[in-house]
Amino acid sequence: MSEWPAICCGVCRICCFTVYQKCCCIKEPPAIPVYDLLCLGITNAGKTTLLSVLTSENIDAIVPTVGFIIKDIRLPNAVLKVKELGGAVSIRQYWHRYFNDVQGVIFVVDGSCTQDELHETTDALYKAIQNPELSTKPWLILCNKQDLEGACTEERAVEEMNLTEMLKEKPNIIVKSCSKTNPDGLRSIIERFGNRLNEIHNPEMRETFDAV
Ligand SMILES: Nc1nc2c(ncn2[C@@H]2O[C@H](COP(=O)(O)OP(=O)(O)OP(=O)(O)O)[C@@H](O)[C@H]2O)c(=O)[nH]1
Ligand SMILES: [Mg+2]
Repeated sequence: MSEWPAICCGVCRICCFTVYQKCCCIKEPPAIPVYDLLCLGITNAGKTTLLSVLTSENIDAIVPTVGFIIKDIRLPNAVLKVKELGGAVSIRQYWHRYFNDVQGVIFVVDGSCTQDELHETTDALYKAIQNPELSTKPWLILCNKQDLEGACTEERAVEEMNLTEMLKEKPNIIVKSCSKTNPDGLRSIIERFGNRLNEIHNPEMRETFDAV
């Protein structure tokens, strides 16, 4: 019986320490920010395919997008809610209706396209990037299909699409090469874009995540 006071005292001390830990030391993890993005590019560029790779979906039976589709890409420190707009000519004329309230744009270029298609791509890119709703937003331009022989590299895409000056003036535009056959490379590009979105839209996020 004589050990009861010691046991009670020990239990009390554990309870007090647990309450102290909960109140003072352990912070709730920060809420992960959600960004609304657009995914643009002419038909056959590979938009749905790349988004499906990023969401680990099957890419064997993808059909051209009619209207739009939305996919959520979960990253360690952000969720990207990506709205892909179909790239057919008949759909492109309505793209501008979706330009408001987005926080960034992923533009996909078919690295294996013909010269005519590259002109068409350049035209579609300029129309979107010069729109006041999108011109100041962060852009990620993906030069896709690098697995195909003779595919246009990101350097050549920059040159042929006359992007050199624009890239100097606008640090919010990033150009990267990718392919559906390199999911890890694609994911790391998207994660860096997620970090960029945090730096621009939620600068406090970086510190908070570092601290956790
Ligand atoms: N070799 C190769 N083929 C790809 C790659 N990415 C996409 N494709 C192929 O390109 C074709 C078109 O892909 P989609 O994802 O439907 O293209 P999209 O840009 O969504 O086209 P729309 O929805 O019509 O605007 C499909 O046959 C894909 O398999 C890639 O990295 N390498
Ligand atoms: Mg599509």
